[in-house]
Amino acid sequence: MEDGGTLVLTSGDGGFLMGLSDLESLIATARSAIVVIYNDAAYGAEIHQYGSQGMTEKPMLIPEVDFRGVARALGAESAIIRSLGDLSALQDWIDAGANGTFVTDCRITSTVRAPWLNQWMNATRTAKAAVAG
Ligand SMILES: Cc1ncc(C[n+]2csc(CCOP(=O)(O)OP(=O)(O)O)c2C)c(N)n1
Ligand SMILES: [Mg+2]
Repeated sequence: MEDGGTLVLTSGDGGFLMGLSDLESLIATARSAIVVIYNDAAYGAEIHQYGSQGMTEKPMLIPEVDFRGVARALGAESAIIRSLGDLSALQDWIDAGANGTFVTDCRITSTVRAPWLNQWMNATRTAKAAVAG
């Protein structure tokens, strides 16, 4: 960023894979950037919305991608985050000046559904029922 700040980008693993080439552009251009990847090894939204209705989940699953490996290969610094303690690598990078791009490959659960998604799914169901009469 021009103003000396640090750019922060967050993404799911599936969405990040769809735009993977942009990581190379970010690394090439960003003075200071942190990428947070929520890696649940799935197109999780699809599982919660459609898998929960009985659709087969197989096409909604993604292998657990090693984004740390990908990021390092493209020239970024990176760490796999499984617990809060693993964030020390990011803290060290920030303390050293936050120069370049740091990718956090955050391994998260695929089974916990966000409350807002429950609310949205319930509202959608109610609206569809009202339209159907
Ligand atoms: C180009 C494109 N393809 C498909 C979709 C449908 N879609 C919406 S959310 C989602 C899952 C995204 O997975 P991920 O980025 O891993 O996020 P998660 O839901 O797992 O947190 C998909 C496939 C979309 N929004 N855009
Ligand atoms: Mg995902």
